[in-house]
Amino acid sequence: MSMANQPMPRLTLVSHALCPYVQRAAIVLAEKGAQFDRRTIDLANKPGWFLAVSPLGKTPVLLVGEEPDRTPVFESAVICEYLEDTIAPRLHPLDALERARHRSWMEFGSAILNTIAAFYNAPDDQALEARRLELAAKFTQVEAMLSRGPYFSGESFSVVDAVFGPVFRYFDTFDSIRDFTVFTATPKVRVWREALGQRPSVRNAVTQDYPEKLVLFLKGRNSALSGLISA
Ligand SMILES: N[C@@H](CCC(=O)N[C@@H](CS)C(=O)NCC(=O)O)C(=O)O
Repeated sequence: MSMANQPMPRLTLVSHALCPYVQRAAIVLAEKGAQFDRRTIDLANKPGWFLAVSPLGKTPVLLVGEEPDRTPVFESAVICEYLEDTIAPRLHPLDALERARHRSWMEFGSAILNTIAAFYNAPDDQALEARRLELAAKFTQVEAMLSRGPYFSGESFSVVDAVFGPVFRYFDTFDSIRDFTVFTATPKVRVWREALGQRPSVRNAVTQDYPEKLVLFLKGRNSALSGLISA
């Protein structure tokens, strides 16, 4: 339901099958019980209509309203804020400082996504190991932020959880390639990962063939990790 008790405009999430930033928007929409359509594009072959609504040429874009009054909202964090502003229930904390802390850790989640990309693109074993250690170090920083769980701030699911669901999803596939022991020293993160892996909004943010699609994508990187998959 909209915050102002008005009917929600039509929402279309322009998506890419593997994009973790799309997933965070899809999770927030699902947590709010919002109706939305999904339009999936191929980022390797961006259609003209997509470039017209995506100034940075990136997914996600949330199209709000109907043509000709449709407004494209781009950047996942901005999309999440728009959804927070317009659709109940609120997922961010009410306290301003606590909300700022959540937004800070959302940024940290994006930094982890960059390290994940560096990990799966690492050209050789040495670089792969350096990135693995960097990931483990980043999750040690996250560990220090977690309290009683199971979610980032306890019992209630918040937008930070929507950011980390897609982060942890990568490790389901990485684990099937080799035990990279990224979470050995972070028991609270392990509990959080488990809880997010069971959350319906997180599970349903991707299609069933996501794992196969991710493996195909990783194989195609021509990286050290691609070599481990083929071996
Ligand atoms: N800061 C952006 C990042 C989005 C992003 O990097 N999307 C990737 C796919 S996961 C993309 O569209 N890449 C295509 C490109 O850069 O050409 C956000 O939070 O929405």
